Amino acid sequence: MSDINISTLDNLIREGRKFAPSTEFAANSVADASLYERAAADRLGYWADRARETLTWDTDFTETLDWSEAPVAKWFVGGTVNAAYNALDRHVEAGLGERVAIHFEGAMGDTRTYTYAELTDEVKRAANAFEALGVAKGDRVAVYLPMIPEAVITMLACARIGAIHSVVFGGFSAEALRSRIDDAEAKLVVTADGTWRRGKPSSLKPAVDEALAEGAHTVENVVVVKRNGEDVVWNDSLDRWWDDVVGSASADHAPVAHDSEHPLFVLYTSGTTGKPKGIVHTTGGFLVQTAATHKDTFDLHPETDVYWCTADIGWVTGHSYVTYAPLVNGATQVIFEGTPDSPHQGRWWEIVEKYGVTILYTAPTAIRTMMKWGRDIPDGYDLSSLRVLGSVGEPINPEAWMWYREVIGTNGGKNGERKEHPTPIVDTWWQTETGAHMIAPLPGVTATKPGSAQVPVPGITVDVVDEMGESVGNGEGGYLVIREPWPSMLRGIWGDMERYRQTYWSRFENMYFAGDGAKKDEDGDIWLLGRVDDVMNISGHRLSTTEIESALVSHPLVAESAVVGASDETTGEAIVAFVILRTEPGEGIDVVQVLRNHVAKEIGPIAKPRTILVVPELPKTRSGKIMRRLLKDVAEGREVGDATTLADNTVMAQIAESLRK
Ligand code: 6R9
Repeated sequence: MSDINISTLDNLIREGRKFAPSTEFAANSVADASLYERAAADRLGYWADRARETLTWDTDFTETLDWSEAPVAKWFVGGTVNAAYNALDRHVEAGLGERVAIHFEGAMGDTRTYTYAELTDEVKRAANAFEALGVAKGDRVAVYLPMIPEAVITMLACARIGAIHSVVFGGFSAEALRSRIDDAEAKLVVTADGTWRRGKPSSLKPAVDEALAEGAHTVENVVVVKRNGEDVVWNDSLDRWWDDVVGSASADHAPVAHDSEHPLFVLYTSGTTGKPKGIVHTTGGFLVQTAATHKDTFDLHPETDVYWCTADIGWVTGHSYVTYAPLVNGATQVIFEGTPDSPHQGRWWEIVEKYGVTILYTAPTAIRTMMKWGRDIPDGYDLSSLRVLGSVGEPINPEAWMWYREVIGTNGGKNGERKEHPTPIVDTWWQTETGAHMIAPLPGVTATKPGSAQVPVPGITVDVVDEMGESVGNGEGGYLVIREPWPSMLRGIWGDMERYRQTYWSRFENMYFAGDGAKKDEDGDIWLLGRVDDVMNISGHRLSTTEIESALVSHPLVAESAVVGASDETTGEAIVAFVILRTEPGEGIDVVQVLRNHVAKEIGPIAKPRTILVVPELPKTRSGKIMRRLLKDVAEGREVGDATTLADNTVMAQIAESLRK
């Protein structure tokens, strides 16, 4: 376990606090300990029950799980279901049409409210519009949008007609967008003129134009939402305004039921090689597990709760816990387009106060940023409506967990009032690949521990194993695995089933290899310790070292590069790149600036290295493997570890020398 940071592990072992739910919370919570018992007694029966309870099926399924073609699972076999109908129409039919589905808060302060009835109409219009543009069941639709209601509407419209959406995060570059469009062979792109970032217009459409400028592609139409009103270049043969095509479409659209295993979406995520993987999710199982966990983990009471997940739809959290689960559960949610510090650092808390948010789901990196800004900011708002706080995306350190609980979860008003019972914190471990929560406490049941996701959710079998695939004992660390198939598991990698097998199912026999290190404490609770592969986690966003290395070496100045994730107080990890130059840069050229911009262009601004160090050599083993461990020592300012297996043992000294200059 050389990649696991031992000091983190020691710290965690010393963390001994435990917080049981209040009697009042436990008494009113939707989930109780019987869920674990039901699931343990009959795992498949449990999931069959949850499937029938969370969704309205057009045709009931005949078999809960078919694992005969492992590692490709079929869940709820024979069942047919429509995702959009479950997220929308059925609530309207049940008389909940007037309930607010989305409170939208725009970056510049504009707002919109959609009731379930209104959102249903919009999705029907979009479905008609996309069909009129020739999109049919099974076609792929690339979505490159800011966090605006049209993003959710587009995804649900695709689901309604059985088209497969592929959302590309708006912070990714034209190049990254093009490679995803090509890989999925998208027929339609839905985008916007742009959005705002910290009060300034930030464009999206030009990246689509650039992505489609050269070479043959599969895109037939680009639908453009008018959002920030900036001028756009118009290509008559491809571009259509959203308002023209969706605005004029009929709001009558009958949903057709799709097979439970019909693909719902593809979402690209970084792996250990340069090429992102198109993770494929299907309909029935994905909806069942996201909806069930959304209800249990957050103790959702849809009649009264106001839920806010701060994730962008460009990531899986925005898919599972913004677009799908909350709407399938008939919840009221907040969607926010902007950034937490614009126009001021209290913006989030202002939103919580304004809408009376009761459940907040965010990432440790955001919590740590707020910690840095100081508690005076949240203390100035009334956050008493909050009753469950969630965390996702990366390990949450006990300090951030405690701050979340003490400062946010105990706020009882803007005049310093404190709650008697702080709100429970739920740390949720899962991945793009798992589709839904896998390890998380139940807020009304679990006595929570600061920094631990703790227990598998009911019906999920997680384990920590050693190199040989044997379960480790309590108090020991190893690799996180999942022992049994689960409803919302990925069904493969788009166009590359062999890579699916290789990546997840070849490390240990009959177990899913998650790529994370973990430890079981003395109670058997699970603590996540970060990735054990070449995937970095920057502010909760996955990026691969190889992907950034390829971007760097694609620049004419760079001969070779090695990238490591160095621990960073705010972002969890930060990207540090070591580069060997091919030639001396010309007079007045700022290599670091040039290369940072180049990476932003190749992948996106989120992939810009924090630090670029120009070095004469890279440390390699005799078989030519870069020893990232040693570079990580340098990047984190530590004494360099054991370098005896290097092919050339003077390399580290050369690097140290060059950095002194
Ligand atoms: C949902 C999401 C997945 C990777 C995962 C792990 C890290 C996510 C975590 C966590 C510790 C948590 N991760 N949640 N680590 N505690 N609660 O983030 O998906 O973008 O695919 O990232 O994120 O390393 O393997 P994704």
